[in-house]
Amino acid sequence: MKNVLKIVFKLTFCCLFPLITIYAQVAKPQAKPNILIILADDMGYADLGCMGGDAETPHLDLLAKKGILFTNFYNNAKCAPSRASLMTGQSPQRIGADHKAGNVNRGAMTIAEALKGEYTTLMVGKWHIKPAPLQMGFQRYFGAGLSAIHWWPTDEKQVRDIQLDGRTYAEKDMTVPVEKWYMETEHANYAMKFLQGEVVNKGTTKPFFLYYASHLPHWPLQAPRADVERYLNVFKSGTDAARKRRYDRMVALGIINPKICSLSSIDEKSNSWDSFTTEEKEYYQQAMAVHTAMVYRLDVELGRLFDYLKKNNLFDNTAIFFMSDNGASAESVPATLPFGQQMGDRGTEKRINDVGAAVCNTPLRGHKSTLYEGGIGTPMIFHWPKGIGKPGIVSKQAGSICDIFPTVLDLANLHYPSEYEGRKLNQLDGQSLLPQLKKAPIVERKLLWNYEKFSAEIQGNLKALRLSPRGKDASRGLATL
Ligand SMILES: [Ca+2]
Repeated sequence: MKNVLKIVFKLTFCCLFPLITIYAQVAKPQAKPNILIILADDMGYADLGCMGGDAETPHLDLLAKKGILFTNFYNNAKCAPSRASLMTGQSPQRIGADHKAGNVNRGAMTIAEALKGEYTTLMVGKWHIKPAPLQMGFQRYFGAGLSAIHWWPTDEKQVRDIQLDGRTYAEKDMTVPVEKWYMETEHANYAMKFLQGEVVNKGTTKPFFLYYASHLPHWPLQAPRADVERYLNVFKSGTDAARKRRYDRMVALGIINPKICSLSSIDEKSNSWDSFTTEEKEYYQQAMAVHTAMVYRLDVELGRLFDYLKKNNLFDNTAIFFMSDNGASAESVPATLPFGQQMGDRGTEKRINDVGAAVCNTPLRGHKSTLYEGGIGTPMIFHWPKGIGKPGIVSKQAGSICDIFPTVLDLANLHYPSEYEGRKLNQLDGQSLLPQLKKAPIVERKLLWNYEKFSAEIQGNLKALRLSPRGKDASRGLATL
């Protein structure tokens, strides 16, 4: 077909039709559940322990084990479009949100605005849409709106991007000294500070909504040395071996069926492990160790938050959603070791490149910024002790990041209004997943995307992908179909 490559292929990693039926029993909770949405940034499909990854993620694994692990869940391939849809339940195109930081107040309301009044609304982390969180329904906010920050920034512009309740965050606001300061630790500390101040100390019966938008494991690769050292030996055998290892684990965990899902070949532009120089091998060994340490650190900090919720009797009636905003990133820098520094330290700016992204997204093709499965596929964990009677389900139900908003409305027993504060609201593009958390069978979905030169559609067990010859070339490092 002239100028258009249109490919229809069977989804190889798992079938969207009902391989199993969900029989999660949903008990009637006594009160509206608290809502906790956790968003990872650039996390690969196979990065979590419960998805076959190398990072130790016991807290998130336990959520999956005691909740529902959706393995056919989709985001919008990049930070801002995913966050816009997560917050509004609409496609980025419908509300005019672009891939940089589009406005979400055109014909839309955020989850925080929908819950405000009935819920205490709190946020920590990366916002990456406009207007600011405090203008879009949140009562408290800590975080960097745009930049991915881990160690205390060496760039003054990034320092100014860190906000606390509408003003610039300063050294006096730090919960740990600057030399030990790490953003994810501060995210967790501020999440707990907000909960302590707005919920626990007030003794309120009002439920809370906390949006926890991590920067991990987005580049630059920066993590505490002790965390990195846990994983340096893991990647000694190389990235090809790591992909095979993760694939085998996913088969053993029942996440993929080897009869319908083979390990896709690595991008032609990427080299096999054997073809790398000694320095490149050392680079990727270290880069993957830091990336894995960042996934581990995310789990550690979330574990502290979960412990806090348990200690304050808030955990069992908290509905938790966990997912990533896009697949692992192939945005590249030269594979050279940082001169005079150790990879992962403050000020270093390294990335896993397309070689590491192929490991993180095992067994899927593609990566962040593409509409291949590796760009838009994410595990989605739903956990709600008071609401789910039968834990440990791996669901093949297809779902979209647009579904979170209507699902939250259902959980809070709220209706979507036709207008809000003078804004006439568009229809929602997502649909509530609540029936699938109960006894409802898997339903066939039609999901649509458009991102830069890509368009994609999923219907049932078919996917169509179109690559437009126009527009910005976002296909660097792509696997070919
Ligand atoms: Ca991202």
